[in-house]
Parts: sequence; structure tokens; C-alpha cells
Amino acid sequence: MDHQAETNRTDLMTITRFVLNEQSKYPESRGDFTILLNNIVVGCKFICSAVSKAGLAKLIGLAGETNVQGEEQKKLDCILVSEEVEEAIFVPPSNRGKYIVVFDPLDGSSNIDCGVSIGTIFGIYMVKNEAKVSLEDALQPGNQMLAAGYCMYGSSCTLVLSTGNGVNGFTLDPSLGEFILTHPNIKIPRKGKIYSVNEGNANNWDEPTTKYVQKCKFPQDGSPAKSLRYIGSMVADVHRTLLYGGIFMYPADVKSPNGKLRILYEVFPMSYLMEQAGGQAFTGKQRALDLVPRKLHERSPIFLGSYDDIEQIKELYASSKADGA
Ligand code: FDP
Repeated sequence: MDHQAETNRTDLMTITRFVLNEQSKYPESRGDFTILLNNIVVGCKFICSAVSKAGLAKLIGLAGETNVQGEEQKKLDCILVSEEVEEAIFVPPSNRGKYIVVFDPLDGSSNIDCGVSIGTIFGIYMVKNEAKVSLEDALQPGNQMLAAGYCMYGSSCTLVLSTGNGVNGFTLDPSLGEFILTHPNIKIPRKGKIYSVNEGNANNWDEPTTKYVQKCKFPQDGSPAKSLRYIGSMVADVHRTLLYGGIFMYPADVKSPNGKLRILYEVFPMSYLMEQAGGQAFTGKQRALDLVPRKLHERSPIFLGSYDDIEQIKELYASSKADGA
């Protein structure tokens, strides 16, 4: 198909059309959720454009500041807020809607300088009581999420979204400026051949994690050893896990008993997507989405991916608990 013919196609499922189709399943809907999602999509397009121009615009490099987590911020990181600000941002009452958005505008930002894929992660909740909005509304368990997604800025710009009805992936067509449905109804393989973890921390891992990785490398059941893939950019590592299967983990270790990844805008949205795609997400103690966060920037260990692979790590934690380890 030549380029003109391609841009003339009317059967393309754009993300706008997709979200409107979803909305039409709820006749009582007033369209607020659709507008919110559309605004998030526009934000992702904006970041995508900024990320792709980073080198040209001499934006690459440290901004010279640290964010609220004590991490160095890259220049691109300063554009949006949330993961980067200590307090929740309350919209003025006159403009207030009924949704809460938790997001990490630019995750994996230590990878900007070398051109590795980075991404935006987001989750959406509904306020409990519109007349009395408080910080508590932002600290709901992940199982209350209405939608979650991420946008990956890589060789192409890919947006993966779930509104609680499965997982769909869209790719930005730069000539149309629109995200097109390219990965309908994503299902994670039941079992994977890849494990993904920062093995530099192995010395500090707990026993179940150590045993699990040992099993990945030296399986005793006749299955082939798993491959290790770790980019160190959560969106890219989770995207690969979702499409190819396997396990992504950022476990607790002696130095970081709560792991590294933030519950609200990293652990919850990715866990929600994994479950919606048929996988699982586990903290080492419980289903990740059942966590009840106590603070905005709280962290949790996380194991997420293919159903069977997560079953294995759950079994190892259960037997270590039974042994009193
Ligand atoms: P980054 O510090 O580059 O922003 O939570 C942030 C994160 O990246 C994740 O995207 C990534 O999975 C993880 O940290 C990588 O951490 P390690 O460098 O400790 O492996």
C-alpha cells in the first residue's frame, strides 16, 4: 500500500475511536473519562516529541537537581509533575473532576543519555466522595483502579492501555499524529523463557529470590535454562515481558527492604496490566494490587509476569515462610 492510500484508510482503529467505543458500552457515561484519557494521550505525544528531539535540542544531561526521591533529574524530567513532586497536586475546586491520576511522567530517565527506551506510566482512580476530596483518595489499593497504561518512547512510540476490559497496544503513526491499534487484546504467554532482574544486587537478595534465579539458570526439571534480559528501564522491561512472557522482578534486598519501585505509579499500573493480560503480580507477601499504600511515594518489592512463573516464586515464598526463614 502506498503512503497516500495508507493515510486515506478509514478502517484504522485510532485510540480516540477505541476509547469512544469503550465509552459507548456505558450509556450513562458523560464522557469525562474519555476526555481524561484523551488528555493523557496528548501528554504522551508531547513527551514523545520532546524525547525524540532530546539530542537535537541539547536537552540531554542532568538538570542538576534531585527529585523528591533523592534521584538526579534529567532535563526532560522537569516538564511534568507527580513522581517528581512531594505532595499530591489538588486541582482547584472549580476545575475538579471525579478522577485521580497517578503517574510517573518519565520512568527510566537514567537511560535518556544513551537512547534506551523510556516511558510514562499512569493509573486512574475515582474519588470516593466528590464533595470531600482528600489525600486518602490517592492512597486507594490497586484493586480499585479503573484504568492503567504506559507509553514507551523507543524505536516507535507505543501506548499500552487497559480500562478493565483486557489490554490493547497502540503505535503512534507519526504521519497521522494518531495512535493506531496494532496489538489488540494482548495476552501474556502462560509461561516464559526470560527472567529480568538487576543481578548486581544478588548478594543482598532474600532466599526465595536467590533460589528462584538459581532455578532460572540451572533448572532441575529438565527444562531449558531461561535467558536473562534486563534493560533497567521499567516500561521497556515490562513491555517485553508482556509480549514475550517471563518474569520481571525488583525484589527486596538487605539494603532496600521495600525494593525500589514506587507502589502508586509503577507497581500498581504495571500489576493491573499484567493481570488484565492473564499474568500475575506478587510482592513476595501478597497480590500486588491488594496493597494499601500509606504514603504517596511508598515502595514495594514486585514480581510480575507470566502466570506460571509467578506461581513458582509464590511457592518459594510460601515454603520459606513455612520453614520460618
Ligand atoms: P530509573 O532509576 O532510571 O528512573 O524506578 C526507576 C527505574 O529507572 C525503573 O524504570 C527501572 O526498572 C529501575 O529504576 C532500574 O533500577 P536499577 O538501576 O537499580 O536496576
